Amino acid sequence: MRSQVIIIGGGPSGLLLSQLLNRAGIATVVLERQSRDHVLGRIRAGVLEHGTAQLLRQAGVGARMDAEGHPHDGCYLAHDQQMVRVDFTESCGRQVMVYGQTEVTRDLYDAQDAMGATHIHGVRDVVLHDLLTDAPFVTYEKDGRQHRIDGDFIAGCDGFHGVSRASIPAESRREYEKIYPFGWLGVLSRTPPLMEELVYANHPRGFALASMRNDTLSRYYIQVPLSHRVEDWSDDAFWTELRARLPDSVAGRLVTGPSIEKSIAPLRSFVSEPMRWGRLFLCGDAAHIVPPTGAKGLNLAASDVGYLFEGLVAHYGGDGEALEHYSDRALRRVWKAMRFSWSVTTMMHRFPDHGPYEQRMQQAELDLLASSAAARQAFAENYTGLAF
Ligand code: RFL
Ligand code: PHB
Repeated sequence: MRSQVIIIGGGPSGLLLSQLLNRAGIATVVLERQSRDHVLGRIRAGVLEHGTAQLLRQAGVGARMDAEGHPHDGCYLAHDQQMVRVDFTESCGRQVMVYGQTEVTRDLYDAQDAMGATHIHGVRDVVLHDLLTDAPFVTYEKDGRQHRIDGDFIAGCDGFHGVSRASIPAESRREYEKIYPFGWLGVLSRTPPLMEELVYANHPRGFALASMRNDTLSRYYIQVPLSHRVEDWSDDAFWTELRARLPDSVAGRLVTGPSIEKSIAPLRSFVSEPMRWGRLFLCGDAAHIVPPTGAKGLNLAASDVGYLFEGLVAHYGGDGEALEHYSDRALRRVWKAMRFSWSVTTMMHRFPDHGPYEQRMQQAELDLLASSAAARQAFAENYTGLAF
């Protein structure tokens, strides 16, 4: 089998790249380890930057997002019983779109089906070959048989635990990592959201986030120590702890109900450089992970895909240099999102090694946001997404 671009991983990065390339007349094949239902069952991101929403429209998958998604003009940062509102529209003229990653993925699968794109699920033992030649290929096993696909390029969209990044020799990679000493316990519930906009709360008991998917579906998170296990948290214990971390002025509005999903995610910052190795290009979580506090993971995956798509279209249009700058362009944006995610994480969480000095720093930063339009503008520009 032969294709122009072989895409490893059928998560949001791989599907969006495949969708954009197919529409531009460039042939792709997507190799995904899991079943489609498994990919669609993962509850993850909820906030789309302005530029991500635009790219989805450009890919022809914006209609349901525009009809059913919720544009948000701002968010709240709560601390010491105060609620600071950052008005995105007033501060930087942009909004974000609240529309779940599950829905984005479903829209992409539907669009890919409609155009007859090739997706192969249930692949095992994917191996990337001859990446430094202009004839790379991929081998894999499916249903007990070995297969081979030849291509011009390979896009590594297989997430943090995939094979693509590991196919770059260790001596040619530089990795940067920061592990945070806590995780987020997340609950999805069929209850109306706390507020119309997201509330990020800094509280002496730990961070809390009140988010949502739509008018009847809420997503909440609380900071927990890494030693905690999901089984140890009953729904009641979760709601009690969440309520305790919200400002009194809004805690009374919290509507609770049975959890539909409950999971703990560790927080980590990670970047692997470069994002290109010969004919292999990494996109999304395969190359970098951010803590979820800035809502940047899915959005960085989208901007990587946007840069790679542009490069591939220019390459096939005859520009031999077009792909040379992919890694540098993508990494410049990745590091800025990394900085924002790290700074919001640091501002909003309780760290075991923080003392009164660090708490004063957090209060000063939150107070700066409350009192300075310039500080709110910088937050809003980063939150709604830097241009790409
Ligand atoms: P994914 O989604 O991990 O998809 C990779 C796909 O590759 C497959 N795969 C393989 N396929 C073939 N062969 C192999 N050897 C393979 N190894 C892996 C996997 O099965 C999978 O289907 O990476 P991708 O596409 O780069 O997308 C990244 C995003 O999923 C991720 O950044 C976001 O979910 C992060 N994230 C958030 N991002 C935001 O922008 N806004 C948010 O509000 C937000 N909230 C979150 C989040 C992530 C969370 N968790 C649990 C990680 C909240 C949470 C709780
Ligand atoms: C979510 O709704 O899952 C969500 C929203 C904002 C974040 C992280 C997660 O910063």
